[in-house]
Amino acid sequence: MKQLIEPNAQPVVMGILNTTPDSFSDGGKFQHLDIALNQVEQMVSDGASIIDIGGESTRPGAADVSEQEELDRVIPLIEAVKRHLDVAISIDTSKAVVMQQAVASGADIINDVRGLQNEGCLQVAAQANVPICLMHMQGLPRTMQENPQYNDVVGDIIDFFEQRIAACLAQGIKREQLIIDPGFGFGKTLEQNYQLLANLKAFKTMGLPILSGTSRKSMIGKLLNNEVEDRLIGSVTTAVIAAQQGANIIRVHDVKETVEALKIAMYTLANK
Ligand code: YH5
Repeated sequence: MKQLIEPNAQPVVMGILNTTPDSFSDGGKFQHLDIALNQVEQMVSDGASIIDIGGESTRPGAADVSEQEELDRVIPLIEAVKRHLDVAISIDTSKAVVMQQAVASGADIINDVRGLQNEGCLQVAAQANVPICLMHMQGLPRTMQENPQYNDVVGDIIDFFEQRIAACLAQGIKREQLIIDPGFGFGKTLEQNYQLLANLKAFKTMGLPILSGTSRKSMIGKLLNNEVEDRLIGSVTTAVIAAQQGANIIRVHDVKETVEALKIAMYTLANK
């Protein structure tokens, strides 16, 4: 299988679709879908190559979402995007059933913040035969920021990927399907997040495409002492730092601004 994203390719932007949770009390399900579709259309015209759709909140401290609730949030959205637009969709989930139904509904990429460690995920991913992003997380969202510890944050995460890659290969998943992501903010201190960002290049030794997701995260807010709505400049800066070290997919909220910054950064690199 040809890799969708080659490790040496120019970076592409993955736009994050905000899936406002439940309660259609406002305008109902159709208005809800309409708002989401407009958002996707805007991200595509701003230069996003992939749209990331997720129904689970994995922010630090977030509570679990049931399987049915996650399905209700993401499946109609995937179907609607597929009907209206020609863009790759990634499904941000850690649940085997959600992965399966999402791919059956047209999702092109599985994006799992738990690296296919939940029951049934390896099997479903092997059957699905799509690219898979394996993200690293230490602990679980509810408690992961309490006391993250590593011997060597880069080395420990490379060890984790080696184990997960071996588990994938044993299940019949091809190495060419895999994408790795150090998981910024998922069980890492501020310093550990920046050690990862500063050394992102080290992950290139694995020969797999790298996804980097720092957009609007606390690692920006803590340094700049600002709230999510003021993290654009910080987010774009981290995107450029990641892309300059060979990150292949940059997961962001602010597509237009990131695409512009990456164009300048990549054109500069090309003229080295
Ligand atoms: C990721 O890094 N992140 S969901 C906290 C924030 C802002 C944003 C306000 N899914 C990743 O986006 N998938 C998420 O602070 C992801 N890599 C991959 N592959 C968390 C998120 C966020 C959390």
